[in-house]
Amino acid sequence: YGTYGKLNSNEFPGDFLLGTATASYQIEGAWNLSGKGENIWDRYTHTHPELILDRSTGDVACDSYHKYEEDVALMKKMGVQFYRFSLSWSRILPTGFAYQINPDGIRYYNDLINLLLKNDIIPLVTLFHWDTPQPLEDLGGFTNALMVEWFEDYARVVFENFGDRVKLWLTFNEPKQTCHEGVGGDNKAPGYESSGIGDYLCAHNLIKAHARAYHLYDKEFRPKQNGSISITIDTSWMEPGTNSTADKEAAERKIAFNFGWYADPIFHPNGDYPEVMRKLVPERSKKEGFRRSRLPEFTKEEVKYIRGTFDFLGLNHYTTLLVKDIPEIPISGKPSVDKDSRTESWHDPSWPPSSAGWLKVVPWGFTKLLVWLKHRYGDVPIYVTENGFSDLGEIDDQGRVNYYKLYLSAMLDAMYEHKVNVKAYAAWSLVDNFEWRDGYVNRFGLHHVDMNDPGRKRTPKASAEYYRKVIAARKIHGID
Ligand code: GBH
Repeated sequence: YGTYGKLNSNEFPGDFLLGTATASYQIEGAWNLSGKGENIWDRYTHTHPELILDRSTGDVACDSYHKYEEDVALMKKMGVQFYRFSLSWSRILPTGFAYQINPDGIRYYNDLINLLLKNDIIPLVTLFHWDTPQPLEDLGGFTNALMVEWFEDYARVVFENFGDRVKLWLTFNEPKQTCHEGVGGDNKAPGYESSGIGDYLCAHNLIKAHARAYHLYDKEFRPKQNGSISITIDTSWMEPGTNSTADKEAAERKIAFNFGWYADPIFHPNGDYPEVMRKLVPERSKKEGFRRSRLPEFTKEEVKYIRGTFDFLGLNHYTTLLVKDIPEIPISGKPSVDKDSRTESWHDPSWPPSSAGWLKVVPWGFTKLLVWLKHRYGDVPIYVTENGFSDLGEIDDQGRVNYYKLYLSAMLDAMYEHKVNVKAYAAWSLVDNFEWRDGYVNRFGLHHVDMNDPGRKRTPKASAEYYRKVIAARKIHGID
């Protein structure tokens, strides 16, 4: 691994938080029980079963709506310090709008939060992990600029009800999946396939919605509640495919279009979209015959309003890509973000696989990414809110144990050798769960869940025991 992954730094700093993560649609089930409204993943899986690898749904999932006490007990056993979970907007506000609050939804999350606190597990709560209420999607979802206000109203209900006890917040999980894959493509709900137009519009509104919720918290809730709030953005590390200047620039361009798109307006000292996007998208739009850039513009006031709306940086990271430059993409057909970015990416065939085609084991990419984040955004505290490995659900999951060893070690390298300010790490995921388009085929859990058992029996895997030891020893080497 060159200078990376030297396995020299072993211990987690005293204030470092080790935890685990899940998301509402992936674990809760109870899709239409106790007053919950329909969301876009209910709609997507019910109307397009063929788009899910095993034609499954999240209707029951891990049934965590009924089995959250068991989930908390599993965490207690591992000794995790925090639990990152997401709220189902439609469970709290069945229509998406704040004029009808579902008391059972509030009760469920209150029970979960109280039980966590009783067990000394800090709740880290994500307001939105892709499950837009269907009635809001019917009005365009995040392509509708009013989503900024609807999200603010939802956030207010959330802070009012849970903010006395929840001190760590994330507005959005991975805007890229909502906007680029869900609106730009059809790999996620709602599947509008409007790349280069709809996804830019979606991201524009989503980023504003984040900023609005941040300011709401900052002005009205922080003075009393005293918590921290940010957003979680995901990216693979983008490694140049060759040493050529063109490929090095292409890798920078790719990470700008993949991560900077959502991160720069919030985390970059100058705010706004990455310069390279503000150059390339208008240029190509013009050549395509558009009368204006497909990338919406923030006003000066908006740039200022959005810039700095974070207390830490939430990062989800799994893998690495190689990137090469595409010098010229002919003007034809539909526009797309990929065409705008003029890059192509692939995996080195020598990288160790997982059960998912997109996830290769490349720990040095994690170190490089963390170092890159520090260079680009400064010395911001980083919370790694997801990192994990997929297999087919084996209990003796040595592939996952190995992944965690290597990736935790790569993270410690970034912290000790490169002085990157990483403060927290969440293993994805506590339990095997509904892996979106991959259904229950590719599994990420530290605990196996028997999806054929109506009781959804949970069984700890080797990785749960490994993580327990890491947390108990607060170091990664010499514990097994
Ligand atoms: C996270 O996304 C999600 O936040 C979480 O809900 C999910 O369970 C977890 O990862 C594991 O997947 O199939 O080639 O089109 C991680 C980022 C981006 C990775 C989309 C998979 C699909 C690639 N994901 N990507 S492909």
